[in-house]
Amino acid sequence: MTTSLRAPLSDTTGYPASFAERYRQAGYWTDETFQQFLGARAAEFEDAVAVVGPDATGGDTSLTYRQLTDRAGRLAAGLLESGIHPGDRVVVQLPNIVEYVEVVFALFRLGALPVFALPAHREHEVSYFCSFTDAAAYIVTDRHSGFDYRALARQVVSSSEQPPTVIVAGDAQEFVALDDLRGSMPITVESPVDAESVAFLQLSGGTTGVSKLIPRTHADYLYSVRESARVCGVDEHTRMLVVLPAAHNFPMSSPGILGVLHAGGRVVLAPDPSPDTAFALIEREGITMVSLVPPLALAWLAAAARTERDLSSLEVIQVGGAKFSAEAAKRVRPELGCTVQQVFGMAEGLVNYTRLDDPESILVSTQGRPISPDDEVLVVDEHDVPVAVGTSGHLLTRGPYTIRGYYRAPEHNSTAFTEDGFYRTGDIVRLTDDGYLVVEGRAKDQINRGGEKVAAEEVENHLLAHPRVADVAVVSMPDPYLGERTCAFVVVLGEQPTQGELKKFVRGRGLAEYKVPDKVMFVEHFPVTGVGKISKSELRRALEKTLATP
Ligand code: AMP
Ligand code: DBH
Repeated sequence: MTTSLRAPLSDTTGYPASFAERYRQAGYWTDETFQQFLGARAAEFEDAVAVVGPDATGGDTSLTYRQLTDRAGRLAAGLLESGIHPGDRVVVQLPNIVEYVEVVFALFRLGALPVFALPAHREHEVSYFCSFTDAAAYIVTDRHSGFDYRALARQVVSSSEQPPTVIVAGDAQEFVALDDLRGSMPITVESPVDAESVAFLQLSGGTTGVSKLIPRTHADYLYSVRESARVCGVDEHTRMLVVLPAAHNFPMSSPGILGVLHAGGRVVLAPDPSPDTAFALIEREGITMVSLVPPLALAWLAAAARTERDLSSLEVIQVGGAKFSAEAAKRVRPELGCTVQQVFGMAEGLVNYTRLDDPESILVSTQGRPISPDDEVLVVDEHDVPVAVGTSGHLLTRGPYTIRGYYRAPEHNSTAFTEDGFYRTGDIVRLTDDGYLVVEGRAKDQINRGGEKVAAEEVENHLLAHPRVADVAVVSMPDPYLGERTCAFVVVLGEQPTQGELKKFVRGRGLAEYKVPDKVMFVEHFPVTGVGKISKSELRRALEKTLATP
């Protein structure tokens, strides 16, 4: 076999041997890998439909377990032939099309590691993912939602020292066409991967300058997928509609696409998340389950009142990514006719669910409880001392599917994790007497825009690059629809630019649109705390006052 030009992934996963042994002994970590996953399901579920959805050419495709496995195997052979090797990282940026599922499983089969970008990411983010992971390839679709990903690929290539091979689903122009890569024979796997090695890199919303990459292993992730599927009652009758971006950790694994394929159910990909599109698919496909972020859940509630579509097949609507209010949660059963399941998860690991048979009071007013008996959850004060049950504090966690460190980020890891390996989630929570978590707020410097996470510091750094910005502080402002939006407080240098100019400037730096500040406020100086730091809480209060005055 030819060897890769790219260095292997340098990081270890950081689980101490004693913990790894415990997780194996308990049966959480098994030998199963994502390399074998789909083949094993094809042997079991054969001609059952695995995936239905749009494809890159705009058609509608439906693939059985056998067909999907065959296509992924043939694509893996083609990817190998085109120079992508086991161990290589490949940045995948695809919308909800069937090729997404095919590509991910082809990479797994080959032993290459997907790096999951979101369709909303732009040059700044994608170039960083490619260079930071030394990616051998970058896989996109031609166009989606009015955006040309080939133009983005050109920018990424021209700014890279070691440009990745660009592979395009659909019209490839000068790049490699995905359709030309499928060989006539599936790959023969020569080097099986180790279940406790890194399977892929997932993204975190981030709190500092750049998004952190999250190394997840086959064993830890598959455990969370299996348990999630069990907790959520997923089986071969499940028909899951995927409306959130498929590569996001929630629709991927909680229980998501992987949980449904694990159990032999059917994944239906929605081309867009609008209630009109989704409701038509629910009726046509007999959808039983869907995962949403709070703003979408609210849009669905509003649309359900006037739809003529038959939504009676729906059994569960999962809501997560940001806090879903109890008031909204209460409306789900009467207005959508199904159970609401709150999901509080993170790409770093820990996932909490309300259980389907929980009493209404728990379903609507908590964010669930962990899936594993070995999920260690601590609620602590400023000094890492545990607080009494019922009191709010910082959530720390450690367990069989929570990472021990971000990819190549030693400095950040020394503060993001405790010495004992607990992940500092940055969330303020309280535990109920029954062991459920209620999310009360956030300590991390991040804005949660309806589930899309924006690191204040990242946006601040981009604004600071503007010649007339002397200083800047990005904070959240309350929003009835998204929960929060971003507001940038700016101290100017010389002549004041307009709001629009600053937004355009940030956009022009190749940042995902959801990170462009929603509002810009010009101030003379910032309020400071006792030690002289910018007081973001005071800025938020000032903002609330401004917004309250008409
Ligand atoms: P990330 O680390 O980027 O995967 O984002 C995970 C974060 O999203 C969590 O740490 C929370 O801040 C937030 N989050 C996810 N689900 C919920 C939820 N159900 N309620 C409140 N916050 C949530
Ligand atoms: O917000 C998230 O990252 C998230 C939410 C729900 C997540 O990663 C998950 C479930 O697995």
